[in-house]
Amino acid sequence: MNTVARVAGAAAVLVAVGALRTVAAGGTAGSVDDGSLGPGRATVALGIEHSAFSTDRIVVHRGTSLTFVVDNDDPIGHELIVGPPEVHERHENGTEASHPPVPGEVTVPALESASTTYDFDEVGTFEFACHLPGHLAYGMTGDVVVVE
Ligand SMILES: [Cu+2]
Repeated sequence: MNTVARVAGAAAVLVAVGALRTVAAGGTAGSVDDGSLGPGRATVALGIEHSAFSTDRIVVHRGTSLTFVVDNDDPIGHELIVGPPEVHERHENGTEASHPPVPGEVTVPALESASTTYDFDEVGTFEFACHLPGHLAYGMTGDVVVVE
């Protein structure tokens, strides 16, 4: 491996560690002073590997405009859909193959990254999921818990 490749590899490892920290900050229990994100603009790094999201729980404060940066390490495509139950119902039973720029809906091609931003303005639990055939049943789902 030449020097340039070594440096690039080291940078990739650092980015991965940073992403894990970001996810962990949003992934712990539901009290409001545990590193939950927001309010205001916030970003969460969400990895996908072996058809699994890197976390299944993200905690934000009401009034957070949350950007999901989704990094797909799989050789197959995935998607991220976030929103209230009717959104998930529509996607799980629908035929949309890819997603135009609707807030909270993004297609993530194989080995690529994509992002979408969703405003969490109500307290509650909002599911995120991949609704490609079979993926939700396989476990590609999690919750964004919105606290006051
Ligand atoms: Cu998927």
